[in-house]
Order: sequence, then C-alpha cells, then structure tokens
Amino acid sequence: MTLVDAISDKSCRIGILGMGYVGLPMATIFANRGFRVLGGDINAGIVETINRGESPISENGIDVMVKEAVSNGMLRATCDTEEVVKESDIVLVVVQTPIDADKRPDLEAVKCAVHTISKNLAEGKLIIIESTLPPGATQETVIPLLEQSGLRAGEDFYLAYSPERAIPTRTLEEIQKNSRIIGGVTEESALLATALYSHITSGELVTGDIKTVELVKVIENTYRDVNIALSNEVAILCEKLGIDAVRAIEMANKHPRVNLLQPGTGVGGHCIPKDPYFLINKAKELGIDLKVVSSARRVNENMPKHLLNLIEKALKSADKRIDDSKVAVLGIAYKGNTSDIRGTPSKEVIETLMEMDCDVFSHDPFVSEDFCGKFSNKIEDAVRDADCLVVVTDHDEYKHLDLKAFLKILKKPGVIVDGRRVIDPQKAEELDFHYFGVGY
Ligand code: SAJ
Repeated sequence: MTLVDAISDKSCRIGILGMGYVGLPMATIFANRGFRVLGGDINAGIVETINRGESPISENGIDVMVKEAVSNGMLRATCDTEEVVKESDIVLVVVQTPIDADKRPDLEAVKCAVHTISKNLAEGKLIIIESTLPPGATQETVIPLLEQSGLRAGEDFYLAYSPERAIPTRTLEEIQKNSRIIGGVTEESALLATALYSHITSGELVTGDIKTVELVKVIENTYRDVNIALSNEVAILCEKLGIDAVRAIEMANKHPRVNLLQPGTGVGGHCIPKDPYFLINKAKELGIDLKVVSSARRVNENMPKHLLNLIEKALKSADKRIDDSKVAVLGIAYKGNTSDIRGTPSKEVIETLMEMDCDVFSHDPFVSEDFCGKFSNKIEDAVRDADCLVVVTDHDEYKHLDLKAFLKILKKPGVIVDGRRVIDPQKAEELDFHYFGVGY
C-alpha cells in the first residue's frame, strides 16, 4: 500500500517525538481521529503519566483527550525513541528550540531527534519537523543529518516542515481550526503532509518552499513581539503624560486598520521572547542589522524592570521602602490561565525584589512553585499584611478580586501595582487604594 493510501484510510502509523505542550495535543488529536500513534519522550515521568491515561500538561480539554486515546489503545508513549521511528510510517518532530545564553538558536533537541530518525530511517517514510527553526535550518542542519542514513531526502524518503501555530490555553482548538503552512523538500513531500494534516484541521492548508515556511513562522511571533513593544512604549509615555494607555489603545483599535496589543509586565513563554533572535542571528550572518526587531526585544525585556520601578514608586507614595515591605506578587505563569512558567516575567520581578531584601509572598492558581520566595495557592496568605499587591500575570481569577475584603487584610494604606490591568483603576481609587498600573 502506498503512503498516500495509508494516510487516506488512516492505516499509517504515526510517531511523534516530543510529548510536550504541542506534541501531546497533536498525538491525542491524531489518535482520537482514528490514527495509531506512538509518542516518544526522553522524560520517563511524562511517558508513565500518559500511559496511565493522564496528562502531564495542563491545557483546556487535554485530560479527556489523553484518557480516551490511551483507553482506546490508539495512543501509547515510550522512552524508546528509536522504537517510535522504527514502528512508524510518519514521524513528527515536536521538540523545543530555545535560545542559548548568547541568544543564539539552540537546536540540540532537534538534532538529537533527527539523529535518532537518521539511525532508524527506512525508505518511503515521511518525516515532518514541527519545531520552530531559523530560516535555512532544514537545508543546513536537518537534511545533512538525515542523509547520514545513506538515504536521500525527497528521493528515498519524504521530508516536510510545518511549524505549530497553536496558542497555549487554546492549543487543541487551534490545532484543529488554524490554517497550516507546509513546506516540502519536494512537491510530493508537501502533498503527503498536506493529506495528513487535512485529517486534523479544518483550517486552510497553505504550501510553500521550506525556507519560506521557516521564515513565516518566525515573523509571525516577531510581529506580535513588535506590536506588544509598541504598546509597552506607549504605556511608559502615557504614565508621564497622565493618560490612561489602555483606554487610548482601546480607542485607537477602533480604527479599521489598527490592532495594538496590550501593554504589561513583559513578554514570556517559550516562543515570542526567542523567535525574534532566530531572525536577528540569521540577519547578522548576512550582515543585516534588524533594528526594529532588536529594539522591540529590548523594550519588552525591560518591562519587568519598569514594573519594579513602579513598585518602588508606589511604596514611596505610602512612605514605605522595598527593603522594609512585604510584597504580594500575584501570578507566576508567563500568561493568564496556564501553568507554563517558561520565560515568565515574574521570575525577574520576584528574584530582584528578594535581592532588595523585600519580603516576597507569591500566589498563582495554576502553578505550584515560585522562585525561592514564599508561595501559596491561597491568595489570602499572600495578601495578608502585605504593604503592596502586585499583579504580574493576567489570570481570570485576578479579574474578580474582592478589593473591599483585601482592604481589611492589607496593611494601610492599600497599595496596588497592576501590571496587567486586571483591576479597574477607578474602583481601586474609590476605595482609597494607591493604584499604580503599567500605562496608567
Ligand atoms: N502579551 C502581552 N500583551 C498582549 C499579548 C500577550 O504582553 O497583548 C504577553 C503575554 O502575557 C505573554 C507573552 O506576551 O507573556 C506571549 O503570550 P501570547 O499569548 O502572545 O503568545 P504565546 O507565546 O502563548 O503563543 C504564541 C502565539 N503566536 C502568535 O500568536 C503569533 C501562538 O500562536 C504560537 O503558536 C506560539 O507563540 C508558539 O508556540 O510559537
């Protein structure tokens, strides 16, 4: 049977290397759509959790999907990544591609996965890279590694690149609805990958050459980073001008061609803070200085410091000093309604406050740890006797805080520093809080 037939009747066996925030949702969707999936991960804890029918990640709807897929026998996980390659007709690589300390792309996880594939590669297999790559990396790094097998990409096996584009907290929904961009080392490779993805998404399937698709993924996230940087700069200006930046942005977004994002405490996560550096580094190799992209990174990387300055200013308004105060930090996760702390702005905020001898007590409804300060999942524990309440993450729970009740347990006067505009400034000021906010 040809691979295209095996894809159309779902008899092809799918292997996925990387059972993380994207790999596991992908695996459960394929499994629940009738494909037999073998998931590979080097983390034994993740593998055991999945094979118990439970999800090692928190993501809307994932628990049910994993339970169903495993109990139906359509999804199994293993640490034996070589078995995943040997046993599968199609292998997807969905591992992280962070940056190193010098802000250069760190492709070690991808190289490791691709090396495992190369050692176990057989003719006729389809390999799809979903991990975000710098433009040119498939040609420069992935293909040479795969061809160490002695097989030729596009001739003896198929190779495609199709980066994930789903947003954490709506990953399952977006994988099944978003348009998908697909690049193939040959047209046939692109067609096979398109046929496969047509089983899981109702979104448009757009094909192009691999290098263009690599670039597209990176500019999508860079576009968002630059947009947020502009709103953060507007916010800092508005604080000096005495204008409410959030209201101004809301009014500007009424314009048919304006869609400014929200200012805040910084840009976290494992994608947007690093993908622009994929561009910056590639451009540097070519003698080009991406000024807009680099400046935007600097603006967003500076926002935690801006929040710390606001905290100092807010405490001063109550004749208090950071080194003599208890500060309640609300939010550890990098954004609202997720447990993901990768690249979170709150790390720098908490660690710097502690270096300044501040008594830091943090809270987060989704996360079970902090950065060596005091932590509780019970918000009252953090707020009680605090000199200042600081909001770093926009969890929904923080959008309905009972300020009147907090006034009774906070030290007087109540001081709020809102980094995500989850608290209504007017309401807080009516209750005599000293309200400070990014962009207020
Ligand atoms: N943020 C702001 N202001 C905003 C929006 C976000 O400060 O108006 C901050 C968030 O608080 C967070 C960071 O930016 O700290 C990133 O959050 P996000 O929701 O913008 O994006 P991610 O990182 O969760 O997911 C992004 C998405 N990319 C785009 O929307 C272009 C997602 O579609 C990608 O799949 C994902 O990166 C990825 O994995 O690349």
